[in-house]
Amino acid sequence: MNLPLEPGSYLLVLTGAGISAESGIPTFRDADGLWQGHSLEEVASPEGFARDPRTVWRFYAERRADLASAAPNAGHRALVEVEERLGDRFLLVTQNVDGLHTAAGSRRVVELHGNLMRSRCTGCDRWPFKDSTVYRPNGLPICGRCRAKGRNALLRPDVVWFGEPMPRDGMLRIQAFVDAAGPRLRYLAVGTSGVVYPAAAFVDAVRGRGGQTWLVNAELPANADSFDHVEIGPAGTLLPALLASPAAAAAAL
Ligand code: BV8
Repeated sequence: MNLPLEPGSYLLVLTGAGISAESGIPTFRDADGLWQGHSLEEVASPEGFARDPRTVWRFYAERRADLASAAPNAGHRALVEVEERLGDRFLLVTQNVDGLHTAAGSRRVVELHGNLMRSRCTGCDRWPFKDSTVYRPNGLPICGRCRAKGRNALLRPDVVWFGEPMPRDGMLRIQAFVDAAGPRLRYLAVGTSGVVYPAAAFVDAVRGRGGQTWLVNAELPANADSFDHVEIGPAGTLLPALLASPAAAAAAL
């Protein structure tokens, strides 16, 4: 199947952990997923961090270490190519914090849940900063600026935990894109179980505006019925065909 992009149509894409699975990054809710052995609240909430920052930092340090050997895959690259074709009529929203879309060359990206390779201070207003440090097991990173002022403030990963709001500028950018697209909006969700909000509700917002919706996923997710078109299989295989340019699609027939 090819996702038809008539002249003037806009494409909004949402990705989840599934698009990075073929890059060797574990997903959250699959059998061997990241949440195995953890409860969401324990490792992805401010309450869990306040209660046991060592466990939370161990969870994120392991993921930072995994990222060192991860590279974008054909699914990421297919999204770069369609962005190059559509320009400002394309917007990629990712729930992933692995930075692989940017590493693949995507530029029109909203990182809805933050970025694993950034940290921020829990005690001062310093701007979140690049930080790929894999803090040693049981290590608790302290903000250097706070320490210099005699305060003992913990650093935390610059990601959005449960109960925390989405990045305001990111949500405004998505809203502006959907408004500009109007009825010419096409929506594609890739590699997401459709259980985390507000991202899981984007498909309903698009349908409410009369937009056509597509899903590419390894299995039927919770919100599969909300999509007009569903393709079950690996994103690394399905996305290049689904998003091929009309010429490439015709040549493949
Ligand atoms: C908020 C941190 C408000 C970063 C994450 C009751 C009903 C509705 C909503 C709620 C509710 N109770 C609470 C809520 C809100 C809550 C929520 O949605 N809870 C859920 C669990 C019910 N949401 C929030 O709290 C959000 N904030 O609402 O704030 C607010 C407003 C104003 C002021 C204050 C507060 C915050 C949500 C973000 C939470 N942070 N993680 C990190 O550690 O990464 S969530 C976590 O799940 C990740 O971010 C991840 O991205 C996200 C979604 O998971 P998926 O990406 O979908 O991954 P998953 O493993 O689940 O699925 C992968 C899929 O890929 C599978 O289907 C698999 O089949 C497929 N797949 C696998 N391999 C492939 C593949 N597909 C294709 N190809 C392959 N090769």
